[in-house]
Amino acid sequence: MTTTPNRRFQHTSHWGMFTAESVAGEVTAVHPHEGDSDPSPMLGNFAGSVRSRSRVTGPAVRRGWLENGPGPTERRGSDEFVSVSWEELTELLSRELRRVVDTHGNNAIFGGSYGWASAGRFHHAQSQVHRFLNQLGGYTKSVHSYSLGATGVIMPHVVGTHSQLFERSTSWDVIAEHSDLLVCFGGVPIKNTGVNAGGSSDHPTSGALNSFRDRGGKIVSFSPLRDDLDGECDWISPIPGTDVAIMLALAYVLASEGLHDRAFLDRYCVGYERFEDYLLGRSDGVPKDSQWAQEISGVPAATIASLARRMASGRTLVSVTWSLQRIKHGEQAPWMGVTLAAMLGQIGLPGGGFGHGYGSMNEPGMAPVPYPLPTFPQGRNPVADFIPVAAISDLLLSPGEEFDYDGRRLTYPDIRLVYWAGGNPFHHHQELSRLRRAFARPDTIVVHEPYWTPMAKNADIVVPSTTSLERNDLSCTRNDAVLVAMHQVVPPFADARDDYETFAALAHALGFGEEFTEGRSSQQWIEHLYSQWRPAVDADGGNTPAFEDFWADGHYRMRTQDSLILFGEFREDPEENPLGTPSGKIEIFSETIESFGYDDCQGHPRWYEPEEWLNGQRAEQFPLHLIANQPKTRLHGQLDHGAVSQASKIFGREPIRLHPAAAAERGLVARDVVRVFNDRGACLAGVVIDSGMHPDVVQLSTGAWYDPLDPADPDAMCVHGNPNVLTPDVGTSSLSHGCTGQHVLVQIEKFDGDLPPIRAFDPPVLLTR
Ligand SMILES: Nc1nc2c(c(=O)[nH]1)N[C@H]1C(S)=C(S)[C@@H](COP(=O)(O)OP(=O)(O)OC[C@H]3O[C@@H](n4cnc5c(=O)[nH]c(N)nc54)[C@H](O)[C@@H]3O)O[C@H]1N2
Ligand SMILES: Nc1nc2c(c(=O)[nH]1)N[C@H]1C(S)=C(S)[C@@H](COP(=O)(O)OP(=O)(O)OC[C@H]3O[C@@H](n4cnc5c(=O)[nH]c(N)nc54)[C@H](O)[C@@H]3O)O[C@H]1N2
Ligand SMILES: [Mo]
Repeated sequence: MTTTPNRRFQHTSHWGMFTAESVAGEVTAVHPHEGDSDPSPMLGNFAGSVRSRSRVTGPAVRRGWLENGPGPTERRGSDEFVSVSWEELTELLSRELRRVVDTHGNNAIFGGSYGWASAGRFHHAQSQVHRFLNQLGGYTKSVHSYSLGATGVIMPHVVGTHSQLFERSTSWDVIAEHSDLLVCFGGVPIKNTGVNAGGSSDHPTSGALNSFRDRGGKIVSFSPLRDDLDGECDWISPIPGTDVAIMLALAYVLASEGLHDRAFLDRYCVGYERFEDYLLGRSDGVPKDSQWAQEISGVPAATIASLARRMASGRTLVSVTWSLQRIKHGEQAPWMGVTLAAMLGQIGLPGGGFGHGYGSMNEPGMAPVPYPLPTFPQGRNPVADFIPVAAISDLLLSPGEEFDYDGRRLTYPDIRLVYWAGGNPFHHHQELSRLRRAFARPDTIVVHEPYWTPMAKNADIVVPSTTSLERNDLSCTRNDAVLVAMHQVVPPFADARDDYETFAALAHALGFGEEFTEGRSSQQWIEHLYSQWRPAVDADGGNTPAFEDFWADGHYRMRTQDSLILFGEFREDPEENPLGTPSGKIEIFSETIESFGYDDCQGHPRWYEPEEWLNGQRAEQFPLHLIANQPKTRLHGQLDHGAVSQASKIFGREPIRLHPAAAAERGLVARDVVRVFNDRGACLAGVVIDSGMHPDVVQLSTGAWYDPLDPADPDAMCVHGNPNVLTPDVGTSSLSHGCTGQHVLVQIEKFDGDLPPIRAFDPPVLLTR
């Protein structure tokens, strides 16, 4: 036998650029991009993923749906599936879409389809499904993200934007050169910086923190977990959810000791006085001093007071991770973070001010490209109905009911058909027992998926998608210099099709095929997106190559806007470059928000007591605070069957970290399997013991595929370790209704029964006719 050297195919993913080797339709090895200074270990999940036993091999329809037709049912999630041909699938699905539109109207389709899908500008599942549904006449959509549900609504009121906080954040090189002190609420978790929507050619965070330290820079990390900050720092571990109280006390010290920058507050902000009345206790009789914050957070008053003075004595960046707004009252942490930075008077100065998302994703701190990116046009949605994204269960369970959102009173439409491509609500949504009851309500649930995820198993019509490895595409992202040619690594698996091909066939069956495809094949679309994008780049002096040359080369390096300082132009000239707020300034007090009259989000940042916290009543019953953060070993639920993710599991269960004291109190040792529970549900997980955490905190990442012991029972225990069987399905506040999945109180006990098998990665029973 002769061996030929494997060809390597260039590709990219949300967790970085790489080249892949393949044999017989399977990826066998993945090599990080040479230019990447700190590649993500998650690349190790790819090998063996294409022909995984969890792949959807061909179109499948739930048996009950096929036999009884569309309608509400509790059998979703436990029924068998029947294999159908592509012709039959196209016929059934186009007929059902037509029925729903004709009988109930387009707003009866929920097509929000939230989720991360895969990298690539053309085969982007959400763009594909939204273009298709728009051309069908529209759909009820969702707004904002699970990532930034609270920030997305509050920050435009406070600083006139939310996206610029990341896209035009102060760059890492500026921080490394100019900052003296980083005060990081939520740390700067390196595990998260592996990821960027659309992929990255480099991962600079670790390197930047090292250069910053080499220059003498110091870091204070507020976090329940020591490893949210790699390397040297002052680690302070408050009671989770109390950061706003700590920030208020820091502000109190600044105000009461005259360390706040009055000139900055006068020139660049509105409403400081109203806020100060609250801060000093003039309006409510409660001074928000260090002693007050100590009682709430457990952080010694002296620590807070000395930190405040330290912050005022040099160039200080206040950094708030996104996790802090993915909790009840999540609007307050970014609002208060900006307020604290404003009091220090360093917003818009090199290395000072505010940062939101350092360590949440790779993007913050990276330089943006100055021109638009190649984009597959989604068209216009004629339907006005929408929900804040994390209100999916409310939407399905409460048709016709009114709800508050950002100063408006809206109504949930009556949804008959749910269409998902590129997301996994059984990964992302909270209180899964409630989600299952919500998913029993519509007539039909359609899911495009490469894998038999729990979402696919809970659908009626399952459409087998290719993964990005099975097709060509273009990739780039706002804060990365490299446009990547994603070369197909392997042929499409089994009977899987690109989402584009599926939608093209459906559009033809429904009479708008030409409009959907514009007569282009996918390769022609990729070339078209490239040529549409070129002129702006060339006008900027870019000298882009012809498509063929770009494709053969594999990448093109774009110009970036380097060394940015967040709100630098605003600081230089606030009259010429006002913020997009009503006053043009930073709104420490917002008349707009005050005018909404919400009692859970008032006119200036405040401390509100949450329900899921260690000092509250619920903690008497459920005394451990579970942090459901992003997993180190994968992106969300993607490739949970991959080698890196699997290597972390304990007897196949997701690891849960406990402090030695919490473990000892419960007679637990490392590698025990435990039942984690509260009054919403329970899951199994495998014990890891770690002294680098708050003693009353446990940590169980999201992403283990939901695996109910009895698939017919919506309240069944998840045997695999998905924390969303425990988390509350409540919004951050009436203002934004953001996701609050990061925090939940639980109790833990040793699981002594026989270990149930993990069936999460098994396909369902699939009948053939
Ligand atoms: N408790 C708790 N819950 C959380 C969070 C938390 O902090 N705590 N964080 C939240 C956050 S920030 C987020 S962003 C969400 C993430 O939630 P999701 O984005 O929904 O999670 P993913 O697992 O990335 O889901 C993407 C799905 O797309 C599929 N896919 C990949 N490529 C393709 C394709 O080409 N076509 C199609 N049709 N499908 C494809 C993948 O197989 C995968 O199942 O989770 C949220 N949930
Ligand atoms: N490896 C990996 N990286 C990812 C993702 C992934 O799935 N895997 N997902 C990506 C996505 S979509 C997003 S939106 C971002 C999310 O970015 P984040 O939301 O910032 O990420 P998390 O890991 O959920 O939380 C960061 C840290 O905040 C800490 N924390 C939690 N609660 C508190 C608190 O009350 N106070 C303080 N001070 N700290 C607290 C936790 O210890 C946690 O490790 O991550 C991205 N990066
Ligand atoms: Mo996210």
